[in-house]
Amino acid sequence: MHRTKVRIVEDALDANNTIARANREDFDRHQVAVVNLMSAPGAGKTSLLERIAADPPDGVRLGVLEGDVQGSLDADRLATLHVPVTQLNTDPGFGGECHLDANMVRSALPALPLADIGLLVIENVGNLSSTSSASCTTWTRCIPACSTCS
Ligand SMILES: Nc1nc2c(ncn2[C@@H]2O[C@H](COP(=O)(O)OP(=O)(O)OP(=O)(O)O)[C@@H](O)[C@H]2O)c(=O)[nH]1
Ligand SMILES: [Mg+2]
Repeated sequence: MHRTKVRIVEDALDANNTIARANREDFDRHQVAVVNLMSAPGAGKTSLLERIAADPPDGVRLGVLEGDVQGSLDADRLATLHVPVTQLNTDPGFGGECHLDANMVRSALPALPLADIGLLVIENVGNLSSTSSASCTTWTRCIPACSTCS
């Protein structure tokens, strides 16, 4: 049997990681902690954020970057709780991707009031397989258990 060894010399997500590091530097400069909240659709990401926003821990200035393919239903839910929330849709401009990558997050940075935020939660698009493989490498990840599936 013929065998060929292929050496992987470059990370396929290298470009994304470079942008992710730039994002991280911007968040660090503003002293913003960032959590990448990801799960299957309907697992309770927005519900969890609603609970935190309604009764935030002392001193926590919550902000949300809300990822969806289309629409702003989740962002609208959180806006009623007076949380600074920025909508990021992947349909226009990003080909309807089912996860957020570093470049998409970078595009939303100008709209984020980072000076007013201490904890930024990025609600990733509801899709666990793609969100977990993609590239949000410099963020803390949080995967809520899917209570609705059990
Ligand atoms: N039983 C039960 N239902 C829940 C819980 N958390 C959320 N739900 C319900 O599950 C549904 C989806 O919740 P969301 O918070 O919108 O879920 P999501 O993960 O933000 O969904 P996408 O943004 O569409 O991916 C809603 O009808 C919630 O009321 C929970 O802990 N227990
Ligand atoms: Mg949601």
